[in-house]
Amino acid sequence: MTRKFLIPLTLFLMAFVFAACSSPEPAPAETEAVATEAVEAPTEVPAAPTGNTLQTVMDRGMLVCGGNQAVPGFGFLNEDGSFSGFDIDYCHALAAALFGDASKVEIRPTTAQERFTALQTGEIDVLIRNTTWTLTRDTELGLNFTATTFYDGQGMMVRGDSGITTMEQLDGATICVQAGTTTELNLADTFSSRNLTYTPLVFDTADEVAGAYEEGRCDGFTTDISGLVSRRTILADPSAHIILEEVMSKEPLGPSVRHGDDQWYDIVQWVVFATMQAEELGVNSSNVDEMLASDNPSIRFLLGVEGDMGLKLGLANNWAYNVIKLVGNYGEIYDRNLGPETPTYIPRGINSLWTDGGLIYAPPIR
Ligand SMILES: N[C@@H](CCC(=O)N[C@@H](CS)C(=O)NCC(=O)O)C(=O)O
Repeated sequence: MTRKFLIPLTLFLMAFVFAACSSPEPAPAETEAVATEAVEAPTEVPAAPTGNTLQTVMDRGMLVCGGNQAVPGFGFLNEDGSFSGFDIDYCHALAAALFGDASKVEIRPTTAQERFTALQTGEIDVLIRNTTWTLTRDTELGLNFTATTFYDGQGMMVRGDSGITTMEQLDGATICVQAGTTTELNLADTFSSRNLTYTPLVFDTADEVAGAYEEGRCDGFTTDISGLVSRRTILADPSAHIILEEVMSKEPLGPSVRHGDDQWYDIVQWVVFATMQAEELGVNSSNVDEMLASDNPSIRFLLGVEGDMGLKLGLANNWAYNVIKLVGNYGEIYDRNLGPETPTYIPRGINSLWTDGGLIYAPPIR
């Protein structure tokens, strides 16, 4: 069969896949005021982008990064129109590796529902937006998750004066949750496995979920713990809310790309690994110039002094030097957005380097 026929056939098959994905999940409990169906897949067949993503991005002279605008510390649209956060810094890190200029990136904010279609259709080159790596997303949605930048889990926020401290006390409660997320499904699993009932109040955006919770329309607000820490900072009185100790799920968050472009996948993946490797080697944005003279082979490979690692990726050999110099290593990116000096402080915990007992581990750059 020629390529000419393969492409329409692929699109035809994708139509079935997406049609199948769009069937709503069975309602776990009586649903009230459902704003949208609990689906992650787009309802229309997206046009498959063609070509080589690296070439497209370089020709455009700008990376288009799918981000978030509503989660302070991860992806947030500031009053001055700029974006900031941990995920946004990874968009900048990728631009630094590609162009030697961290500003050559346009952040395209996406809601939970929109994000996968934006990637599938080629509207964005990469999705870096508190997105959980799951098997279904990796297969049916045609994504490839490149690395985990933040190991998270789902949590539950309640009003401090409610007296609620355990999930069991939420039996019969109304829970605010966002559509198109892993959150909705985990919530159903957690409650049903314990024979607890609840009424979900489902909304399309984080602002709507938080607004309904703040108005007292629900007893609990559930999302990734990072999202709860983040959104609590912009509630009217953050100190009036607590996050329960219990963690409902695993939520490994990280950048994803479209299926079918291995070189682009490698670039996004190794940019993330370079930030982790740099932290492990003690290379940061302040000392990276001195480190160019290091005789440690791992540092020499990382910074492009030896080994042509950049060329192997299709980039310049100083790709990781630029990432570290212009954006920083993993620890610097973490601290800038989530460190003790920020309103969205989240202790490193399992996001510590493996050498400190955490899960942050990069394969060797050599
Ligand atoms: N990690 C989960 C949840 C991600 C998610 O979309 N979280 C919400 C709540 S914090 C969010 O970012 N909302 C922002 C928006 O839609 O504007 C997933 O990948 O499904």
